Amino acid sequence: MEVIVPILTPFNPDGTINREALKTHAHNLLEKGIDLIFLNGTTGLGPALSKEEKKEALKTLSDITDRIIFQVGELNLNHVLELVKFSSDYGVRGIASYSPYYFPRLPEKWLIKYFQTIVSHSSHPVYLYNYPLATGYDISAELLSRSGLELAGVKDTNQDLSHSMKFKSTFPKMKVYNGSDTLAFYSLVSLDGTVASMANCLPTLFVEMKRAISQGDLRKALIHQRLISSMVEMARKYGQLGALYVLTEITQGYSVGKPRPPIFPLDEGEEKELRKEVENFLKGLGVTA
Ligand code: ELE
Repeated sequence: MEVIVPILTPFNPDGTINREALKTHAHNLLEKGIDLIFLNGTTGLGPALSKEEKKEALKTLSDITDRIIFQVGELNLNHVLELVKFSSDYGVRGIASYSPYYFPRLPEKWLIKYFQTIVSHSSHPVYLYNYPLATGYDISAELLSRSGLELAGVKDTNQDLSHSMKFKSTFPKMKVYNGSDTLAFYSLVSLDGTVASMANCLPTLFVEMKRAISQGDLRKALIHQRLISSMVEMARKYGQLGALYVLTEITQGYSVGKPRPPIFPLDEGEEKELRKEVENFLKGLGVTA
């Protein structure tokens, strides 16, 4: 049962990656009990990072840990293979990729060929990052079983937990995670774990929820899930990906810089409003985030 964080990418005002802030944040999350870091995911603004920035992020984190799943997805397969090759020099736990996106009506065989090419070039275990809402394609358990692909695992970002569980029943040996914060409790109970964006700002809540489940205290674990879901609702009012930078600074006590447009930082008034809302929320609960 694992709690994996799709780590946010701290940016400097000039839009470059703030490497020290990334290291500080990653170190803090691992110290607080997060099991693995999913690098260059959606929360990390992976699709908006160049391949060189993806490499820079891996070099940065590799200074402090190998508990990394390195996301390599790009819309240029040559760049993907360059990232796959680059990762072979690092002791990561695996690499992952979302499917090709934006282009409509791609034949299923092209999607399979994309992943087959990655698997055939990778020296690390390969994970599928399935996110139909974001990519427009559902690499489902059925498709995967038709493809003959041998994958180490799947991160299925899907509000339909049964869709994720179908991977588990079809491929019992494969690691299966769900990537939705609002389903984290159920992912920890019924899958191999959760990949949760809100673990950036609420690592202790996720770790405590996992501990409560392992101790059989499901009532306590569900209370943690309700707190997490409340924070997701707050964040979504402002744009979750941007709000997460403010939430992390509030709860973790250090700056993680700003997001990079087109994921815009919150404006002054929004930040003030969110800070007030969250501080009241946390004060009312007396919990450590
Ligand atoms: C989820 C996203 C979206 C987490 C990543 C993740 O950021 O790479 O349920 O759409 O809000 O994919 O946070 O989750 P939803 O794995």
